[in-house]
Amino acid sequence: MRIDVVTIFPELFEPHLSTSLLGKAIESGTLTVNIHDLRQHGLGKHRSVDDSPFGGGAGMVMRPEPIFEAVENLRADDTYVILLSPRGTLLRHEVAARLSELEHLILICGRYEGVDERVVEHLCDEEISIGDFVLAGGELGALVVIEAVTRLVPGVLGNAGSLDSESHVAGLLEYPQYTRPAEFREWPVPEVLVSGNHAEVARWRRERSEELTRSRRPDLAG
Ligand code: JCZ
Repeated sequence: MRIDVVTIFPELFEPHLSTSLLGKAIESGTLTVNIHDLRQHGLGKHRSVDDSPFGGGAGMVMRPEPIFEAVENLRADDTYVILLSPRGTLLRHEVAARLSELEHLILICGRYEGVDERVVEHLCDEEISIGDFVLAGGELGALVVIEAVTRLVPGVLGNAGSLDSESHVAGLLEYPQYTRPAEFREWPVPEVLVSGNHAEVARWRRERSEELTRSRRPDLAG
């Protein structure tokens, strides 16, 4: 999979992408992530990428020309163009799984009051939101999309088995996990987990998952 990001804050991406699982997938060639500075396509001496909104109002809007130029230089026939936006498709496991099947993503990160609507209408395939809250720009959303999507791409996760127990995470919350010591400050690990009875452990975990899902996230499929 290849991912291109278009942003006026490229420096926000490097530390995250060079770390851990993502960094290893990028090194191994399974994944290619390129960050592009929108300012390179900015207008005039000051490389301007924004202007005041037609019709008046507070703040600035991202102009279409730099974004069209950046994306048109990067896109091919199999490219899927995504704009991070609070009004987009809510990112859920199913959305991440669908995007993980694609060969080439371009993620456009807006700032200010957002981007000119002609970008949405004539350049983007889909708008994605990472949650019902408002961020200052698309960059953190793009990082969330990159992490959620790429860990589903075969060869990106170091531990291939980790995804199996996750096939149901979209519909069920995870059970509580414990590690050593078996007793910490008078708080023991649940007896069943140290019993060695694998059938009882499996049952306990299933029951805890179902109870947590029922009480906290009854909206999930289960
Ligand atoms: C550009 N403000 C892009 C996305 N889920 C979510 N919340 N907030 C955003 C977002 C906010 C933005 C821009 C300016 C995305």
